[in-house]
Amino acid sequence: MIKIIKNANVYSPEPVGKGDILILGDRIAHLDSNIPVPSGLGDVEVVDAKGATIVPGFIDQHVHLIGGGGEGGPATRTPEIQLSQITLNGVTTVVGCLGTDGTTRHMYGLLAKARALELEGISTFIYTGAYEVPTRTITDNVRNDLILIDKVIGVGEIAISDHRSSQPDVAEIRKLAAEARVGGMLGGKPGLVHFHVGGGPRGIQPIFDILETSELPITIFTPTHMNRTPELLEQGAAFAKQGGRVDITAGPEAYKGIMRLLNEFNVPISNITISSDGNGSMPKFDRGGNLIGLGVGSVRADLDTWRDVMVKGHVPMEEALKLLTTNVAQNLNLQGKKGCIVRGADADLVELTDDLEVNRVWAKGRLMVDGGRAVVKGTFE
Ligand code: FWO
Ligand code: ZN
Repeated sequence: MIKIIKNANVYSPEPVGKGDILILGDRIAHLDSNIPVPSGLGDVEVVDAKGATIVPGFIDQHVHLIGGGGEGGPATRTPEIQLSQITLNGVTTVVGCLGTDGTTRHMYGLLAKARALELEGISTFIYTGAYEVPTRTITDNVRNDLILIDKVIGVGEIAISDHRSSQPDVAEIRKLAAEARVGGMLGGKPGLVHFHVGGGPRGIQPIFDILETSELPITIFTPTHMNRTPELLEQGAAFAKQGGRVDITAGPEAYKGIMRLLNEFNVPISNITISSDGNGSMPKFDRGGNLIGLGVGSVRADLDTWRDVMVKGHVPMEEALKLLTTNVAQNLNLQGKKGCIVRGADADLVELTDDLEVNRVWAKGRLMVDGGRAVVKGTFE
């Protein structure tokens, strides 16, 4: 199928300016100021963007695809995600994970759901594992999951410095990281170690300890929830200064943490990513560890935080976009394929309205959202 999107104001995420995008099948084939509509090549769909801004489809590297939660007992297990909850927010690639509950949520279910969403139209990957160490896997270990299961790109979300973790010591998580590193190599994957960082006083000290007592490169670690506390943010700045990449959990205040990293600690924006924790639980505990509140994460938070960084943080669009496109693509070794509007990349595109809401979304060249409404829905939506 041939599509030409004409008169778009393209951010690749660099500002390309007004132009046309030629899509062949599921790929971006060409970008130019005025692409003529070819004849004799069968039906060509021409879309007029009328000058609207078009940005790369967003990549969310932390979504509880089959739900999570349970910290308040079975009635607090959060729901499985549906396709449109992802696409309506401009996200066209997700990495799925398990969380606290690695018992009633199983890696088999996470893999099946990732396959389902891929069949329904978006691009999906998963972390093997759950909070605990030793962690949950599909085969008998993390290394073999990375080598044998195509969708597995790393291990996560592994909990550290959290009362809900399995209280792993440095030696245990160093071994786990080593498995991910070698499994990633042998499987041709990034072999990421995606740590869930709790509010405990040690924060990401275990990661610094691993770096000091091993040959593991800092680039395989992508600690998340790094905006949870001011202390964690400061550790995150030090981690980024060493070349590490910190993941910020989207939410109403998240942009403030990003702005602190950028302005107070001079962290390069290329070392920061945003993810939503979509469909994961968002429990609140008091000092005694008692559950005093419970919410559910939403992929929508990605968009809200990205807008906050631009509008309230006065960060230019081409910079703020990186937090949810090229920086995440780099983590996933998907540079040039995802998170960018360049020849040969997947045709994952988001057309924005003037007030930065989602108007149209294409995933792998297929129109998924039009006029802010899902035109492609999940099987049971
Ligand atoms: C965060 C996922 C948390 C699940 O700390 O880690 O609980 O298994 O579904 N959520 N435990 C939310 C904060 C960052 C606000 C998870 C959750
Ligand atoms: Zn988490």
